Amino acid sequence: MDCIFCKIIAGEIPSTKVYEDEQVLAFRDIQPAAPVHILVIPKTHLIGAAAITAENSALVAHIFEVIPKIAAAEGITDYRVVTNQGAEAGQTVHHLHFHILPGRTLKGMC
Ligand code: DGP
Repeated sequence: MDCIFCKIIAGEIPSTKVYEDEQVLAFRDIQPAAPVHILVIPKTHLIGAAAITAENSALVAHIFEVIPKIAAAEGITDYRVVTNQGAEAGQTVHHLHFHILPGRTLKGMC
């Protein structure tokens, strides 16, 4: 599959990993919009938030359990979690991902 994030999961594209388990991978964004900018992705390919269903939402719940652990490990307590659904909303990689971003001022994020 021609998906950048699937290639990162497979180790075909290098990334700076900050967390990994059997369901989830988190790594630093290559174009950080803040001093800490982490992407959290499911290892299962879902195109975005629009693909979340009752059948796979436990995976999304797991991601939201993992996010506070990643934030704590990064030493941040105040942050936002952003997902862009669709090109018109700024989604450039069509594999579900959640941005972890501390701070108020975000270039082009929201
Ligand atoms: P979005 O615009 O919400 O689809 O965010 C996609 C993010 O993915 C964007 O902030 C840049 C990041 N990104 C794209 N390609 C790569 C890559 O190869 N490595 C890493 N670490 N991040 C990437």
